[in-house]
Amino acid sequence: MKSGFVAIVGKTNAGKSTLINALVNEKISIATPKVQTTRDAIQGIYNDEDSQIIFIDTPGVLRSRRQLDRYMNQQIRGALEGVDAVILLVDASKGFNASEDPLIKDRLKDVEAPLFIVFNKIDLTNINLMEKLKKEYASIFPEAKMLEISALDGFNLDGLLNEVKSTLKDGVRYYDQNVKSDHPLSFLIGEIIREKILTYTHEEVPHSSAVFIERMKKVNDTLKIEALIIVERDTHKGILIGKGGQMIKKIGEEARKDIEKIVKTKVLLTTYVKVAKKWRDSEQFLKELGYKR
Ligand SMILES: Nc1nc2c(ncn2[C@@H]2O[C@H](COP(=O)(O)OP(=O)(O)OP(=O)(O)O)[C@@H](O)[C@H]2O)c(=O)[nH]1
Ligand SMILES: [Mg+2]
Repeated sequence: MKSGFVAIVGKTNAGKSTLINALVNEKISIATPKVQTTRDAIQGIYNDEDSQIIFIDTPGVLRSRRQLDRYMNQQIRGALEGVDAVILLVDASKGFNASEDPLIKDRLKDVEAPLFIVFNKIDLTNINLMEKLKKEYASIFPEAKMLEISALDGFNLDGLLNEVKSTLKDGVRYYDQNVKSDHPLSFLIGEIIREKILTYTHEEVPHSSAVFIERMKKVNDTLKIEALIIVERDTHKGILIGKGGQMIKKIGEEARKDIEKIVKTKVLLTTYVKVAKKWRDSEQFLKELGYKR
């Protein structure tokens, strides 16, 4: 029995959350085309007959400005502590200057666990770019194992799993076989609502939004959910609600459909939108929202 913890780190939009969902074979972390989608370290648990691998999805690395950014950077640092292997996920469709990457400069150099440089989105790249990227990474991390995948197409995920498994030591199952994530259902539900906000709104609105599940109750065959959405400005609230409430209705409907698929029961979702000025800069508020350490 092999088991261990594997952190997935990389720039925002590299496809980390898409990858963890594909590996675990269930949606446990939201993925969108927008940058800075993930805010928390989220464990996704892979099981087969003779192994258990706990993958840790992390926020895309960023330079710290706000308190929320600091929280996200702490989540990355925490995820790298004591892991058995690290996957640095690289968007292989993009040229990229390694010397500007804070993850490479400050974070990965102290990690002793085996490192995998995994080039994702190879469905979008070309041979020249791949060769260049590989050379660049090989010169920085000569010990690292390099692999090419497409998280979206599912290409070479078995190859990645086998490579990761071969570095793990004998161990125990940390989680029951039927558990897929370390986060509760209410967290995932809040994230799905945030995913719809990220999908349908633009510019600062998605990033100024946070979702708080205030109540969840099963009444007969219906799961009743009350969600509070916090934004930073009155103008953001206006955009989120939209003309005649059209936008919030769309977000609620799309979220409800996804949540129903997960909980396999009817869902009644009620949303409220409130303004909390500069919540991303407020330590107190971040704690209340669950962004705390
Ligand atoms: N073409 C292609 N797109 C991909 C692939 N993997 C992920 N994507 C897309 O890339 C975008 C970003 O994916 P995410 O999984 O949210 O990226 P992330 O690294 O988790 O981003 P953050 O949470 O912001 O750090 C989404 O639109 C995905 O559908 C891939 O292999 N091929
Ligand atoms: Mg993510």
